[in-house]
Amino acid sequence: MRYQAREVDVDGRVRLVMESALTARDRVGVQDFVLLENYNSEAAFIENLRRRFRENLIYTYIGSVLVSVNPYKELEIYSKQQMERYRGVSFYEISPHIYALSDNTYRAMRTERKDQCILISGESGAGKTEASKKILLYYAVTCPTNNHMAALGDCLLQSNPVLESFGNAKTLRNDNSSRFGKYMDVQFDFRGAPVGGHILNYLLEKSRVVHQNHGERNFHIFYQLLDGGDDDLLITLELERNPQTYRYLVKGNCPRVSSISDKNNWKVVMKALSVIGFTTEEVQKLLNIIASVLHLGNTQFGEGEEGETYITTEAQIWTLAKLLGVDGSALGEALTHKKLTAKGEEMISPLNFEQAVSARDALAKAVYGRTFTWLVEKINHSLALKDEIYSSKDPSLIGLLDIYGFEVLQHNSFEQFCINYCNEKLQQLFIELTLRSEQEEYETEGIAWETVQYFDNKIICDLIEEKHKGIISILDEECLRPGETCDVSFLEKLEDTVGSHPHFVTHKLANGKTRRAMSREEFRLLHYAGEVNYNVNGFLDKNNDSLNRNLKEVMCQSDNQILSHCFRREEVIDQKRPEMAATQFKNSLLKLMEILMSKEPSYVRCIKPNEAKQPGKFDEVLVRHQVKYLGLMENLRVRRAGFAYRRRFEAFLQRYKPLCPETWPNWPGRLADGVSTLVNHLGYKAEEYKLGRSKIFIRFPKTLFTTEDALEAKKPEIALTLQTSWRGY
Ligand code: AOV
Ligand code: MG
Repeated sequence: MRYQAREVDVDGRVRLVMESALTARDRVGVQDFVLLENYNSEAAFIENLRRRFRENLIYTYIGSVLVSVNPYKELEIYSKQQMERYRGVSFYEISPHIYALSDNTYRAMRTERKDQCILISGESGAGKTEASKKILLYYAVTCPTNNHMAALGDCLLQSNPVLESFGNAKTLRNDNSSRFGKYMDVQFDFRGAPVGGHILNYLLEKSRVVHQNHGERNFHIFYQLLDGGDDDLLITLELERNPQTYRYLVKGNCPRVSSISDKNNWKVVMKALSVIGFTTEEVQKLLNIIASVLHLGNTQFGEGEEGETYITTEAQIWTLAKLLGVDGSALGEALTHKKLTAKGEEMISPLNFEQAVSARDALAKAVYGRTFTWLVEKINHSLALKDEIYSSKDPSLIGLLDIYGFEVLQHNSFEQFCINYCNEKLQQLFIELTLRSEQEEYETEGIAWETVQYFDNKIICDLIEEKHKGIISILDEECLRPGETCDVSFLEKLEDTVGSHPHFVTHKLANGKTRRAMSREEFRLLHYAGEVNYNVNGFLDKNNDSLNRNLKEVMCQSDNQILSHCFRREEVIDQKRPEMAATQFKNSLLKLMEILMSKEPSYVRCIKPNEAKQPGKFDEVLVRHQVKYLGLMENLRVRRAGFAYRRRFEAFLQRYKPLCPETWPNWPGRLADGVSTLVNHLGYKAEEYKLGRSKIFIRFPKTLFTTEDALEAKKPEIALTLQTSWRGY
């Protein structure tokens, strides 16, 4: 059948027309939503996305925000030639691209000398990580290089495969899903060459090490090692090639993923480690740890006649101890007993079967999680500004944020709670910086303005993070409360404290009003991006994230330097309770928000076109949902009603005064009058600009381009005048 295009009329009504009736221009839609005739119509918005998607035009602007739809296929738009096309070219002059955004951000950093950040958001599988890699590649290829640090670009790029190997995994939503959050600063010297980098990592989903949902995998590195490692290596690590041998790898029943070659990726990762500067010895120690986690998973327990627990896989313990670099009998003892201090005296008490299993899993998670943190530290070390010349001067920065996207699974737990909270915070930042501050600025500048309504998700952030009253505080309290606490008592406490909150529901509170059935172990949050039911099972344990003291004692004696670095003696001696996992996460996010607020932000909003990870498929319902919760329509309305460009009077006059004889070389009167004289001379029409109290607002970028061109043309003349006037002195 011939494709029938949809046309949306000014009232937002959709009708079908034959494709042949569309002009070439209609077929590709508009490249900036601001140009849509009926910008209030969601149908028109989505139709524009659909048309562009069909033509493989996955990028569209809303003013300076880049909207990107995941094509799920390789497009020929990321070549070096393409990069050259976008270099130094104004944002609106050529078709929208992630390179245009990268270039624009880079130039803003250079010319305005202000640190920048690029915030990439969207749900799981929408294309955030791919976007962040493209941005980094753009800088590595197009920026000037610093002779002292020629290899830095390589290091920056190679950090990606390493972190993905250890921090990404196949999930139902995404074959290469980021299971940690990442914020990366790229530092540039005064010539604009990248000279350093720094990564902050956020809460790795450690529970994946010991358990995976059906159809999902553990972290890539395990499969890469088993598939790619050569025979000798596997023999040294005492590993079998078949992933199904390992209990930590069989839970999801999905050892292979068709879109992924573990064997090739293994080579890529090994090469990347060496480029970043890992020594052969460090790599070997790292692999010992990865192998030890697999062996740990195969450590089994039995129950004796008197209820005592013993290890049934005796031989395994020795392999494990060898790989971890610790004493075998101490390890065996620590896996089956715990050490308590009561009234100043130490006591050893045996663990029951369940306790032993959970101590083993806790050890696996701690070993893996801490090794991941070590890996990030090690990468940071090699990305750090080395040359004293540069560290003494403040470098300019571009920060890149790529986190785990919003996710709703069949069974949502503590991890999804943290991930979705993180997305909630990011959305809040977007609202603060684009919707609220924009409108507030018009108000303070006294510009006539029709307020655009939008949903402010601050109310949900507060529900989660507020001191004493928020869900995280209540969770901490339950973890610390002496006596019998359990996940269900946490749920009851939640009902008592936040039960009346409009974004919180439980089985008891729902009173049959909710659409989806809820179990008695769940609470539901009405997130900005949709409803999610969280099962409280395991919340307390995961928040506690504790490791028995005697296991810590064994680990800090390891002769594997990575492990002895990760497990410190002080931790065993220090009795102070460290912060709980959720609070730690919350605090690290609050710090991140501060970092981001201090920079000039650019946004990439990623959209996932279908759940099947297929090219060419545009699921309208799914897309509409994302357009809605990302606030794209409100974003467009604010943008349309608003002004693309604004400058303080001084700055505007200073830059463009040579273009008008009355303002050149100096305007003696009030700044506002000077600006007014200048724009009159330039022939700005009344609808093109407005003067506020301290700033000029310009509606269309085009107006400014014309003015910039005029300035460019005038440059030789100005230079001459300047010379003459200097001579005159
Ligand atoms: P995410 O980072 O947003 O999800 P990814 O960036 O990992 O999503 O993208 C998921 C997959 O979509 C990739 O592995 C590619 O196959 C494909 N893809 C995304 N962007 C492009 C593109 N521009 N061109 C071609 N293919 C693309 V998550 O980390 O799960 O929140 O947690
Ligand atoms: Mg990702």
